[in-house]
Formats: sequence, C-alpha cells, structure tokens
Amino acid sequence: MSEIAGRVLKSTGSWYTVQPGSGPVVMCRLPGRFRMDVKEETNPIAVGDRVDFVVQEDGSGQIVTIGERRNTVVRQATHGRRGSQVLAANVDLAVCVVSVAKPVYKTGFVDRFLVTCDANQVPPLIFVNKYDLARPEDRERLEELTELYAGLGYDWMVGSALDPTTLAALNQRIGDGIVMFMGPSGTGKSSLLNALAPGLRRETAEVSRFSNKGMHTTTYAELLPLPNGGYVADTPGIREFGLVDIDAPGLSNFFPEMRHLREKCRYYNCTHVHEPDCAVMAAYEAGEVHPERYMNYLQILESVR
Ligand SMILES: Nc1nc2c(ncn2[C@@H]2O[C@H](COP(=O)(O)OP(=O)(O)O)[C@@H](O)[C@H]2O)c(=O)[nH]1
Ligand SMILES: [Mg+2]
Ligand SMILES: [Zn+2]
Repeated sequence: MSEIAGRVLKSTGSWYTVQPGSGPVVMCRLPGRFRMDVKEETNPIAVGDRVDFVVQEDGSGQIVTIGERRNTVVRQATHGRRGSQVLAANVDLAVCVVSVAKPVYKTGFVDRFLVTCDANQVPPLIFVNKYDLARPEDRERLEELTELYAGLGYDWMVGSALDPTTLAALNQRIGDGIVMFMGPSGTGKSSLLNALAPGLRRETAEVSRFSNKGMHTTTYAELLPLPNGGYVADTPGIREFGLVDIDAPGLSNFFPEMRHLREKCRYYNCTHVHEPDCAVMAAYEAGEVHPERYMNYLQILESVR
C-alpha cells in the first residue's frame, strides 16, 4: 500500500480530516499505539500536523507517520486536567490583534505575546486594528510605537478590518502559510477572519465557545482555507498562549534590545532588577531601553518567577 502525505485540517478526537497534496480530503484514523507515545499533551495530532496515511478498503485512511513539528501553539490544560493541549502545529504566522480603541491596546499584552511567540518559535505579527477610530493623539502615539517595534525588528502593522488596503496587505503577508489570530476579545479577530476568507461565515468565537459550554469535549482548532492557498487556524476563544519553560534569568533573551547586553552584566544569571553592575539597567537609565518595554519586562518577570 502506498503512503500518501497530507496535512491535518481538522480533528474531532477519533477522526482526522487530512488534505493530501491534491484531490479531496480523506477522513483518517490514528492507530492506538500513537496515543501511548504522548505524555504531556492531551492530543497526539493537531491541525497543521504533517502526516502520512494509507487508504483502507472502506476508503478511509489510516495514519502511519506523524511528521516532526516545526513549532506548536499550546494551551495549558485548565480545570485540573493533566497536560497541555496543542492547538495547532507548524504555524507560519501568529497575528496578535489589538485595537486602537474599544478596547484600547496595552503594550504589556503585546510584549507578552512577542515573548511567547519567540519561545515557541512561531513568527509573530502585531496587527493594530481599528485605525479608523484613531484620534490625532492616538495617531501620534502609534507612530512612536511603530518606530519602536519596527526598530526592534518586529513585524508590525496598523490598519482596519474594514479597509481593503489593509486586507490586501495582510493577505500578502500570510501568503500560502498557516496563520493564527490571537488577542483580546473585541479587537476584530472574527471580522478579519470573515473579511480574509469571505464565504466561510464563521460564527464569532464567543458564540462557538458558548455552544461548547459544559461539554467535556475539547475544542480543537480547524484550518480554514484562504483564497491564496494558505489556511487560517480557527481557534475558538484563544487570547494568548501560555508562558511555558521560561526561567527568570532567561527571559531577557526574548527582548532583542536586552539580549546582547546580558553578557555585560556582572552576574550570569542577572534578572536586571536589583543586581549591581547590570548592563540592562544602565541601558535603561541611559534611555537606550524604552521605559515601557522595561516595565513590561518586569511584569512578565513577575509572572514567570
Ligand atoms: N471601527 C471599526 N470597528 C471594527 C473594526 N474591526 C472590527 N470592528 C468591530 O469591533 C467589534 C468586535 O469585532 P469582532 O471581530 O467580533 O472581535 P473579536 O472578539 O476579536 O472576534 C465588532 O463590532 C466589529 O464590527 C475596525 O477596523 N474598525
Ligand atoms: Mg470573535
Ligand atoms: Zn542585568
């Protein structure tokens, strides 16, 4: 039997919808032995996974290999459940959707997102939505922030889900990759999703989450096709992914403006808060590390301790 390579678009727990290189999707099952290998994660296969399968007599597929993952977006299990849940694998772009107003963005959220993306090897894009609502003073501050974040090497976009120019730019940035939208509620994720992939007509995350309320089935993501050959991972209700495996002294590795200063600190495990001869604090005092970034660093540090 010949093996066919494909990508997992959807998982319902026992069946996986797999898209081969060409042709229609195949519903596949996973032999039980794969589940034994999984220790910390609750699901052995996530959307975005590359798999090989063989076609059975009844036309269904049996998965024989799970490809190595380039990255994962993980949600820590809640409510006393064991392990973490992989929401999606092999994500090409994680978009942090924040908005100019209603609700107004916080750079603390943005910085946390950038750290977790970096720690999980997921390429990030910050998208500041609802630019149409910006007042002159908002525009000024956004210009300053755009300069700050672009200067640090981050992918940073400002626009509106209602603006075709913004949508075209986003579509181009996504290309044929797997994109995932995250961010606080009300910032425009569903609007963007619907505008980028018209015809999919997804309900809002809030509604999907409600309809799953009280059920013990886990809500897995689903990959929805985009017009340019890419996919958007529809992940009901995800704001951000958890800060995993970052220790306090390692945190500054995820701040590009601090990373190169670390070796100049007196202590190798300096956390840049109170230690003597700290190069990061010296840079902050000299105005070379933006005060807001340093404050956000301190806040994230608190949460990883
Ligand atoms: N003015 C303006 N409103 C927007 C924009 N994008 C989304 N909205 C509105 O913001 C509200 C929340 O959007 P929604 O997509 O449901 O946010 P989600 O919670 O992130 O999925 C809705 O009323 C949208 O119509 C935008 O670019 N400009
Ligand atoms: Mg929504
Ligand atoms: Zn230091």
